[in-house]
Amino acid sequence: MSRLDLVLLHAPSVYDFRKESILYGPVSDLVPSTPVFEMYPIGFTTIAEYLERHGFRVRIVNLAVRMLRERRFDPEMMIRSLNPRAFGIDLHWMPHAHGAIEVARLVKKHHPNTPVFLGGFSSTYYHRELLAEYPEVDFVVRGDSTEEPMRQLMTVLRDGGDLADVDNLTWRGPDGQVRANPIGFSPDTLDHVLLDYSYVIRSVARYRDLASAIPFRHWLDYPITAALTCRGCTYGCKTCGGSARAYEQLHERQRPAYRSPSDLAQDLRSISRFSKGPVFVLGDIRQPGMDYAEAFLAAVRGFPNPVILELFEPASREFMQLVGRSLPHWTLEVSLESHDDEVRQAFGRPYTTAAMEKTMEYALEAGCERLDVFFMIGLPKQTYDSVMGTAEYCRHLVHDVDAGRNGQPRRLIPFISPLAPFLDPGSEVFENPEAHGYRLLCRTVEEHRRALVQPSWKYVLNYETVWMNRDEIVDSTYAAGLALNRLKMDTGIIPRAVGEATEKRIHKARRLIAQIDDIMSMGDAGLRAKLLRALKPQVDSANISTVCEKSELEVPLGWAKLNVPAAATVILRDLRQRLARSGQKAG
Ligand code: B12
Ligand code: SF4
Repeated sequence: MSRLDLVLLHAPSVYDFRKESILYGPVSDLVPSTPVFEMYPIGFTTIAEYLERHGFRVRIVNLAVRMLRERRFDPEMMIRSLNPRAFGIDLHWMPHAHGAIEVARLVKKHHPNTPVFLGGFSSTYYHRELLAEYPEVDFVVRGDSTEEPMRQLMTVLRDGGDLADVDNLTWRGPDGQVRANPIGFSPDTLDHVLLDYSYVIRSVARYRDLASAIPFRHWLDYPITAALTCRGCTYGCKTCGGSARAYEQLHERQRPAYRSPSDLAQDLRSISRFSKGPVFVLGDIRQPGMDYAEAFLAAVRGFPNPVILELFEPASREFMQLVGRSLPHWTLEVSLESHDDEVRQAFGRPYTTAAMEKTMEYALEAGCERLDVFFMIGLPKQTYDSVMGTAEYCRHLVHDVDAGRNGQPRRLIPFISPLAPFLDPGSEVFENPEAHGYRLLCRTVEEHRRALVQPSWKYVLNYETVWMNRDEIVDSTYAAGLALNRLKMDTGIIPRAVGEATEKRIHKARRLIAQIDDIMSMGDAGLRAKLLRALKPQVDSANISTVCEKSELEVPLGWAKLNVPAAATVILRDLRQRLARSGQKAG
């Protein structure tokens, strides 16, 4: 096999998570990942596919998922055994500030002459600091679209050329000074990428390594995939590092780049060839306009897999009916954030509770199979009592808005979780915390890296607000979690046994938070470390799915979730193409 050009590594949030005793809390309860944040960015697959299309050989290695799934897996050995022309590591989400840097260090330890690049949202925000402070990082490839800059960089590394000509690149000049090339590549559309995961399937066969390509721990049991409508956002939620303003400042993007509706529908159909799992269509399909939404729904009409759609603002009855006519199986996700209009508006979402309630009624009437409603803790103007008011409001949602129509099982499911672990760099609140009633506790990469290894999520949080300090954010999270869990048990949304197990976990987590606080108040650092280590088994058992079971987020699936014969066809096609290519070379 010819030499690999690039290995893309995904690190766990905290590199030593298997050794450290950290009560992560409900930081990842509402995403498919565990608190290790083992999911790699969807961009790994588009970068890999784009580079392969241009003649480079690329492999994805999800170190985080392997460390989670295999107790004996040694990431350092794995890194040592790889010998590509370059390594890429995502520092996309800030919670990877510890793991990504540690993995970069290990790569440099074993491959001192091999270039290491970082990329993703957080790397883009901190590009100068990363190059100035961390010698293990050679390059940052900035922006929300790095496929083409990566091709340019890989070409310079392979064939020679001037690094100053590579779009979006931050690098160290021969004088050691940090140089940031302009963001020359920021396309207006998503026509240049392929978003159908066929690269992943091919690579599994090529490297005979399914374990390293899996996006998150239980993906084989629940093969959810994502389809991307856009890069960018037109909204301005105050704490979001992916808002219109953040995109402009970080990526110099003036407006979102949209996937064409027909390509988006094709992405879904390609996914359904190998997976019967749900497809999450990321981004409100009405964001580019109603014409786009209508064209997409027409192109995807009758799609057999469950489809998850999200709404960023209320919708009309006609729109929900149109969705109902187009998709046989669909789930809707809406973010109400708070029951209180004043809190939601301070957060930057301008709609009212009443308008969103109407939308929910339309969605249920139009036949959505599930309606997930999300609330958040840690918002501007939100007090402890306001959080408990939200939990109370969920009773009304479940009992009145979704009254279990005509004897059907309940479909509306409320969720609540804290804004954690971090406020996003680049968000309005991060940039100007005091003006929004926030106190920021970490600003630099190094401060975040250190925060991540604190013993409980209370100490990891990088903010508090004038309305709630960190203790109140933690207390209200557990209290609201208990209230919602009870509501779900009492109304049959979750089985009693599941609810009772969650309740036990919440009580346990609360006790552990108090124990950790006691230990942290001790003066003797050695004793503190010893006592924290002794807590590890209990901490580990309280770490997964704190305020709700992860399975509560899952759309029920039958047993045949992956279409193995179809995946095999993709693999065989790839094999044939490679054999043909090597035949041509030999000839
Ligand atoms: C879709 C999405 C998700 C999906 C992720 C799907 C996936 N696997 O990528 C889900 C819902 C699972 C998710 C989860 C989380 N998310 Co999110 N998410 C988004 C969202 C809405 C869109 C992202 C997007 O458009 N991606 C597409 C493009 C831009 O990225 P990409 O294709 O993956 O990667 C390209 C570039 O970023 C770059 N790149 C990325 N990695 C690398 C690596 C290298 C080496 C290089 C060179 C380049 C590179 O090149 C890629 C190709 O061009 C944004 C908000 C927004 N409007 O942007 C938030 C956002 C990215 N998420 C965010 C956060 C905080 C999270 C969570 C940590 C939340 C939590 N506490 O649970 C988790 C982390 C999950 C994990 N890793 O396990 C923040 C990040 C802020 C920050 N700097 O830390 C954002 C900005 C806003 C927000 N608060 O939600 N998220
Ligand atoms: S949270 Fe708001 S600003 Fe951020 S991606 Fe979602 S809609 Fe856009």
